Amino acid sequence: MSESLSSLRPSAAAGVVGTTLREHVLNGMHAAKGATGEFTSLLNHISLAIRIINSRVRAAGLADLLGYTGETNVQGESVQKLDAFTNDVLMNVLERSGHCGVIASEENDEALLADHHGKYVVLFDPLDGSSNIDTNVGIGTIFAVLRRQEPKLSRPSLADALRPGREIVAAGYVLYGPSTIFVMSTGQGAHGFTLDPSIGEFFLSNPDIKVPERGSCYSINEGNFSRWSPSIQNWARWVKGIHPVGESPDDRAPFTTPYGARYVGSLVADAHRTLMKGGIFAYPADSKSKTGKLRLLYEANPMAFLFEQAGGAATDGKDRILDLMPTELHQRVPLVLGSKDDVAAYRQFVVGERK
Ligand code: AMP
Ligand code: P6P
Repeated sequence: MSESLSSLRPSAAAGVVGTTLREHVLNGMHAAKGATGEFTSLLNHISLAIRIINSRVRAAGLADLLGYTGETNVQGESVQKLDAFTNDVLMNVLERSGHCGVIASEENDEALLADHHGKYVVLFDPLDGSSNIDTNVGIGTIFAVLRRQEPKLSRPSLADALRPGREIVAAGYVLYGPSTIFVMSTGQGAHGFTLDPSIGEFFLSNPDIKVPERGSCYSINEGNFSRWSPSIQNWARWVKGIHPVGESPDDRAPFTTPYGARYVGSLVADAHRTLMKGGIFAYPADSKSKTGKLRLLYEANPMAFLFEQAGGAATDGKDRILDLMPTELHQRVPLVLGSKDDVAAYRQFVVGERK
């Protein structure tokens, strides 16, 4: 007769069931000397919000949640019904957690400053890529957690949020794709958890993710080519194996590069593929988006934190994203994510070391 799970040794039982997100977070708390449990509770609240969002994203097509609300957000973008819903869920759950002194969302003009001394700051993009919702393309949620400097002595303020990404204590994204995967880091590596929708539990599916040193995929919106700076245009030619302007292919041995092109147009989908497979994702500044399109605090910083935790790199083309000093809540930044070697090669074009 087969043994019941309860009679199996814990290690054997764990092998049968797998590690849940809750267990992973609890292990992190036990390893954090002096932890009070507030951070753990905050992460569990974030997990709850994500599971609520996931259930609604999956039903959006049937629950009249597609389409637009008719409003525009601080970014001047039309607000999708699902944008509004996911923003409301995250704001509500985080506020009720009692752990957040400051909560800021891409969807809200201003950061919410709590009337208590909450220890943490949470910055998020509730539903990135939402312009793709109606075409069923992968979309995602992105967040970063910072610890306020003097939570007991000072009132929450915007200054608590305008901190460099190197001060992040946790960051993650959720990709609502063929499956729902939650990639998260609290500074001890980047780990992927896949949702079992039948029981609403995340299970560790990608422990200790490592970005390959070099990849074979580049990801950029080539439709912007004419608006890029000459150095980015030179990189784009190189990555496609096209000789620099003015150099006739005749006087140069033909060269090929290992790169293939992939571009979804949804940051979480493009970033996740790059994290898992290596290569490079870039959204540079251009003549239209002079400081880039993506947001520093709740898109670039959390992604940069995760990529560095996975042994990859994240720059604005030249400088490390996590060292940038924010000045505004919704400021944009050029973003390059990927394998160390591929990001370094891109940088050589930006600084003029390669043409
Ligand atoms: P707390 O006292 O619960 O607010 O935690 C204090 C600090 O310890 C957090 O800001 C984290 O840097 C670390 N920490 C606490 N709990 C965890 C956890 N579950 N996983 C990883 N780090 C943690
Ligand atoms: P483009 C989606 O609208 C988004 O904010 C990111 O998710 C994505 O990486 C980027 O914009 C795509 O922008 O200009 O290539 O459509």
